[in-house]
This record gives sequence, structure tokens and C-alpha cells, in this order.
Amino acid sequence: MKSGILRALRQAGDSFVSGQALCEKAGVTRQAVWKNIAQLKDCGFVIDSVPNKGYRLVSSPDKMYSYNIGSRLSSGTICKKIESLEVTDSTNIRAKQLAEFGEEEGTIIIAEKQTAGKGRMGRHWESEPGAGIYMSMVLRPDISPVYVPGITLVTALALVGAIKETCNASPLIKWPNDIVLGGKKICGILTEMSSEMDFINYVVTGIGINANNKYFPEEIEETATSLFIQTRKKTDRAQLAACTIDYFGRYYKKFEKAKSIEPFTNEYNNALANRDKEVKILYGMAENAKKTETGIARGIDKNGALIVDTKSGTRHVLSGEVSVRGLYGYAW
Ligand code: BT5
Repeated sequence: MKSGILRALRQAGDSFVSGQALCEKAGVTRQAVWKNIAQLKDCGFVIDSVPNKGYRLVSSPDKMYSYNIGSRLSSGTICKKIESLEVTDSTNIRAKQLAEFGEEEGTIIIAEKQTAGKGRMGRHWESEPGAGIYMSMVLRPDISPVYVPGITLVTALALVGAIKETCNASPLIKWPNDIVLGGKKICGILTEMSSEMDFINYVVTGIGINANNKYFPEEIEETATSLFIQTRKKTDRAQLAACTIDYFGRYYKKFEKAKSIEPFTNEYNNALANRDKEVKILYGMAENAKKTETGIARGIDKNGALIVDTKSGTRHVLSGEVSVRGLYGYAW
């Protein structure tokens, strides 16, 4: 209900919406509108209420309430439900627990704070409370398990689109799952799956975005950055989260239909930070890589593998098998 009220107020922009119109748009009684507006004000929404004119939304708090995000989603959104938590261990863990119990596609878990945010292969994801965006989506794609890594690639494209639109910045992708701005990492994507040989039980795709962080711990300060550090502007996290969900939904539907990353290869390669740059391929766990090779990254192929021209031939490297590093910095 709060989502419906906020949506009607947002659509009206600077204009007032009468109490009666709000009742009709949100499908609730006058009393319910009044009560919910009072609760929204208590949560930090600034809403003008003027007798005979109605209500007007002046500002929204920087909080990841489900209705603060839900009221900004487009009508065809993939999102069916948002669970907004003040704190959790990891939104991916929570989403996987729900998915195990049959949660439908389109449920999104968002948290203000993660106590055990994780990256790939058990790595840690630094999750400053209230500064970043931490969210995970439950998906049940109608594709073969072998195509699931493509979901990470379309998520990266969705993030590039949403950040461009919301923050007026032009991030790039460091294959396969990092978004970089100013040569440093601003987002990470973690896609996990439960499947049989040829059947997917569920996929959970988690997104971490460094939005309003001002600093990072020493271990990552050389490689991590935030939208705030890069643009000097505070990001409206709920707006960016909603925009990301909507971009993702559009890309994901197209991907599921095509059952392939092929329709996106051009767009992906245009956003690739290390395209035509020298990269180092680290085989196995990056930190303990036994074998490395350098070459020039050319882009992704129709399977989402990174094409790298090395001295001894062209490689098509698949995510999961290797890590790729820039030779002169984190991204290139
Ligand atoms: C990733 O792994 O980049 C995937 C990160 C996914 C995080 C989201 S948050 C919501 C959801 N819930 C979760 O628990 N996870 C997902 P990987 O490519 O393995 O990168 C991890 C590495 O990035 C670490 O080893 C650090 O070097 C670095 N790192 C950690 N925190 C960072 C941050 N906040 N910003 C930039 N780099 C970071």
C-alpha cells in the first residue's frame, strides 16, 4: 500500500494529489491513506499535506525500504516482491534459503548491512552499512545450466545502463563480473546456482554496488572506488537499485528467450574495459595461480568466453576457470 501511495505521489512530481485521488490510485480508504502517510513521514519521507489540496512528496530518505524501491519500478518489472532487511549475513545466502523453500522468481532481497558479504570463491565483499547497495535476486530461468554464467554478463550490462542513467557516469565492465569506474571496481556480481545435470532448481544473482562510500579498507583501497568518490555526488540508492532491477529484467527476459549471450556480444564488447588491452590470465584460484599467460583481450565470443590473443594462439577463456588482470593496474 505504501508503494502505491508513493508511486502516485512520485508520478505527480511537484503537484499535489488529492486524498480522494490517492484512495483511488492506491485502492484504499481515506483513513488508510492518512495512516500510511503518517507512517511514511515517521520513516523520513517529507510529504506536504495541505487542506483542500492534498499531498505532495518533497523528498525520500536514503533508506532501502521495500516501498521506497518498489514505488519506482516500471510497470513490466521482473520484481514480484522485495524483502528489505536492516541486517543479514549475506543477501545471497538469504535468497538461496528462500529459493530452497520454493520462493518464486522475482523475489529480491536487499539489506542495509551485510555481516558476511561474499565474493566469488569464498572471497569477502566489503559491505559498509548504509553506504552501498547489497541485493540478490531469486531467478528460475528456463535455460540449460551451462548458460547460467551468461546471467552474470547481462547483469553487468544492466549495471552499466542503470549507472549511466541514474548517476550520469560511464562505467565499463571488467570481464566477467566487475564494473569499473576510473579504473577501479565499483560493483561486483555473484551468481550462484542449484541445479541437476540438465535442470536448474534456482539461480541467485547478487549485486554489490559501492554507492556513497567515502573510503575503503587498506587491503582494497588501491582497487576499489565508489560512485561518490568518482562523481562527488551522493547517489539515491533506492533509485539506482530500482533502475538496476528494471534494466536487469529487460536484459534477462531477452537472454532467457535467446538462451544465449549472442544478442548482447556487441554491446558487451563496447563496454569492455580491457578490450584490445594487454591482460594476464591466471589459471585456477587467482591468488594461488600456478600458471599465467599474457595476451591481448579482444572481447567475448557468443558463449561469453573472453577471447585473448596470446603468443601461442587464441584462447577462449571461460569464467570460473580463470581470472583476468590488467597488466598496468586493476582493470587495464
Ligand atoms: C565479486 O566477487 O565481485 C562479487 C561481489 C558480490 C557482492 C554482492 S553484495 C550482495 C550479494 N550478497 C553477497 O554476499 N554477495 C553479493 P570477486 O570477483 O570474487 O571479488 C571479490 C574481491 O573484490 C575481494 O577479494 C576484494 O579484493 C575485492 N572487494 C571486496 N569488497 C569490495 C568492494 N566493496 N568494492 C570493491 N572491491 C571489493
